[in-house]
Amino acid sequence: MDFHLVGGFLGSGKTTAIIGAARRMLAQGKTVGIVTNDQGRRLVDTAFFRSQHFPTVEVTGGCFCCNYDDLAAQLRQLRASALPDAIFAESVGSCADIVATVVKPFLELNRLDFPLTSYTVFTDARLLRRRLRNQPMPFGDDVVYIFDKQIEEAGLLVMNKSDLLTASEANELRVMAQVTYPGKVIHAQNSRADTGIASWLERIQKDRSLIPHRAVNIDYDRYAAGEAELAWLDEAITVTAPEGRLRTTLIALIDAIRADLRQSALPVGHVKFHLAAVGVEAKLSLPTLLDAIAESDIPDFTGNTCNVLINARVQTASDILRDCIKASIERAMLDTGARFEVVDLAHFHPGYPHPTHRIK
Ligand SMILES: Nc1nc2c(ncn2[C@@H]2O[C@H](COP(=O)(O)OP(=O)(O)O)[C@@H](O)[C@H]2O)c(=O)[nH]1
Ligand SMILES: [Mg+2]
Repeated sequence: MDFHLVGGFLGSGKTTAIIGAARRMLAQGKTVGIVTNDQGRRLVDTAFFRSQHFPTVEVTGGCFCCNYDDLAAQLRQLRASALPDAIFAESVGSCADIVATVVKPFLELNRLDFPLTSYTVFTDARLLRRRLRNQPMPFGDDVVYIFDKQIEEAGLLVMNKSDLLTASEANELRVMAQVTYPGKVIHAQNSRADTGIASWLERIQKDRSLIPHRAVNIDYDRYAAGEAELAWLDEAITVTAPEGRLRTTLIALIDAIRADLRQSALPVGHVKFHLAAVGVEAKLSLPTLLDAIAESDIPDFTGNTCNVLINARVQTASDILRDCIKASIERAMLDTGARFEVVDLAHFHPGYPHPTHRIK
């Protein structure tokens, strides 16, 4: 069985690449299992992978590094129950130091009877371009420290969303990245395209030399400060729209959250939505740069009730984030004549990371 570990910053495209690879392998007659991971407990990504019928387990309430034994237990359970040909494990986007705390323990502690096949770090090509051109980043310095450390420890770095750069920007970025990170294998990719996924999959299935073995030097106080500056909000609501107006209401809801976050100028890791109505499920995402969601990505919904799960990771105080999202929801409901009910709400800041193992 292959075991692929996928890391990289919030919204960099990990889930998109994993679902693309999983669908591709499924079409080849393979079985694929998935492990999701987050600081919170109600994960859009888990709901999404399960809606696509992939066996999915999760490590919640902290990163893989700090929950290594749970990760190992979930992997064993997934392997025993699904008998997969491959497992993809997606680490939480604010996690760094994965080589020392996950990769090396897997390689050296020999606690599982299957080896690690690959470790890929994803980065949003537009954010990396800003960083390498010394342009202002949309986060504070300690959060950018996490972004930097993730890239520094990569063996295989995917500059994802390369389709959002012009050809000359993409070329310039490739040159800058190779100069800044000598020795890394750097791969420009569009994870929404089959060709992008096919070449990534081929690479990670064949080339184990890309697994990094060198831990980075990392200042845990800065890393912890970066994590603590990010607010986490997980909110489940039920929306009931006037007859025939469910889709319009959901579009208004997402638009209101996007507009309010833009206006607040708060740095956004990402805001993700899982929408589940009768017979239809969809995952939608507002990434760091708050690109608009294409309305064509929002399916037609029948009925007038939808369960909406929101995962928001934003650099601010968590009660400010809660109030901001609450105000957006209320306005969208008022504008569309819909009603909503809060089913579950959690908002917090991740605690200090204490990895289970750390092998230098
Ligand atoms: N244009 C473009 N968008 C992408 C690409 N990969 C991911 N996205 C979008 O980026 C957003 C965040 O992706 P997701 O996979 O959820 O990121 P994650 O948080 O790293 O798992 C989603 O809206 C995706 O559709 C890509 O290669 N090109
Ligand atoms: Mg994800």
